[in-house]
Amino acid sequence: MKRIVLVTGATSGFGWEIATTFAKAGDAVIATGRRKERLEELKNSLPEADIFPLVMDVTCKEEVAKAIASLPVAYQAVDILVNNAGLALGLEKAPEASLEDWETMVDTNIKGVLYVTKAVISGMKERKRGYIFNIGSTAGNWPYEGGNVYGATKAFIKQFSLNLRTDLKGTNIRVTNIEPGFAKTDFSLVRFKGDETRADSVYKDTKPLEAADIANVIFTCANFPEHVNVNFLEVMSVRQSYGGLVVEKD
Ligand code: NDP
Ligand code: 8X3
Repeated sequence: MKRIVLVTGATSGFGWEIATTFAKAGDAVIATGRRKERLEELKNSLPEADIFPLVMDVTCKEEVAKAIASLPVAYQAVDILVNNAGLALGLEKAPEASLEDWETMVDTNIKGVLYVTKAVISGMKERKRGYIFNIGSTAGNWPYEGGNVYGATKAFIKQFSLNLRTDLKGTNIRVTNIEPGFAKTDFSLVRFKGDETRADSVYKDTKPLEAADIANVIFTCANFPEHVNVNFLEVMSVRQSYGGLVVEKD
């Protein structure tokens, strides 16, 4: 059966691949993001597919509510929401980090997820059907230097996902927090504010996850029988592992 899938941040990286994967499988995809021309590019890349581009900035509560309320009837009954839009800004330690960057990460990674979730969750509850994927991160599970607020936003998303499951008891709505490790997308280019050399160095001489890996994981979860709920799923490249704790010595 054709599903209606709303993907935030579909203009790049994970979101682009998630939208593409569901669209290629015959689902209807509402592809959202701020960059209209990238949404058009996505739609034009799959002319046979059912893709509805919807420009919205997830940090703007009114814009999100208005955009989702404006969907044509055929796209209103969202079956699957993928809360993917998000970003890291900077890698400075807390004393040196920018307060504005911290605010943007909170507004996007936390408040943006809340605004979009609130706009679709009542409909899912009425229909007693739905699946919400939140994109967390290994950064929400494991601290690292300079991860301060970015990691904290992703820890919020993990707990929000678990609490959603609790609140949605009896509704048949599934919730999964997907927790990727480092993956080659525009993530580092955004984090390092357009510094391509620094961004490229993150992925050089190793094998990061690719956006398609995460899209496949999400598509697989979405195709499990409807009684199966994956609560959270941490996924890393085999070339990434745990670093341990640090001890200061005199
Ligand atoms: P990209 O930079 O490639 O994609 C980020 C997407 O988020 C873009 O489509 C962008 O769209 C969208 N976005 C950012 N801000 C806003 C906003 N205010 N309103 C609407 N959309 C917005 O990075 P990724 O694909 O890697 O990131 C996707 C998610 O995955 C993020 O939540 C990130 O934190 C998470 N993640 C990434 C990992 C990685 O290593 N790549 C690992 C773990 C998690 P536009 O600019 O057009 O608005
Ligand atoms: C992105 C992964 O390790 O760069 O969420 O924070 S990491």
